[in-house]
Amino acid sequence: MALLEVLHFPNPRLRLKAQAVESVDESIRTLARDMLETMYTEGGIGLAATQVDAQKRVIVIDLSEDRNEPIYLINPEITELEGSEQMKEGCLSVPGYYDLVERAEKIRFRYLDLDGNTIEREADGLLAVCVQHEIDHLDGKLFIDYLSPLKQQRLRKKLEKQERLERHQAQVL
Ligand code: QAP
Ligand code: CO
Repeated sequence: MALLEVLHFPNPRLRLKAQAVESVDESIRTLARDMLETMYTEGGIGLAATQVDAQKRVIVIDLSEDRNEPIYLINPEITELEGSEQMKEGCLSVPGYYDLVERAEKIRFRYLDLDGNTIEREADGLLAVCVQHEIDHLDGKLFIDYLSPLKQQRLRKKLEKQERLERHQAQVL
């Protein structure tokens, strides 16, 4: 297993569109397991391959307290959307920032699991929001894209400053 580097906004690679997985083979399973380990280490509940600079349609999610109920989604597709709700979201690629986003309240979605089996299920609440947030990543979209331009600009400045500081710290150490 290996830890992967999580890209931070405004890295332009977060805007790349991920390609469909052709066959769920050992390289995809390795990527998914490394993503899960990375997500656990960084304290996330969801991570998309785009965030670790892999342009493949692979997502890992774990909403459990004990961090032992991973869900692996390959080539996920939302087939039905219902209602709308606002939830406070965050993102490992936008560290330290949380804000309200409006999304569908209930979804049906279809994906392949790590054995290549097609699974179809419904979700509401946190899982529904998380699946929508992570599929957005595979299409190069971030939750902050839904915020006002003013908030986006402030956030960009703050994170650029933070990255500069981190690069400087790394240099003096
Ligand atoms: C997406 O986000 C999500 O800023 C997953 O310092 C979030 O795992 C969907 C995280 C909320 C629905 C609701 C963020 C960890 C993790 C941070 C995450 C941070 C440390 C975010
Ligand atoms: Co995210």
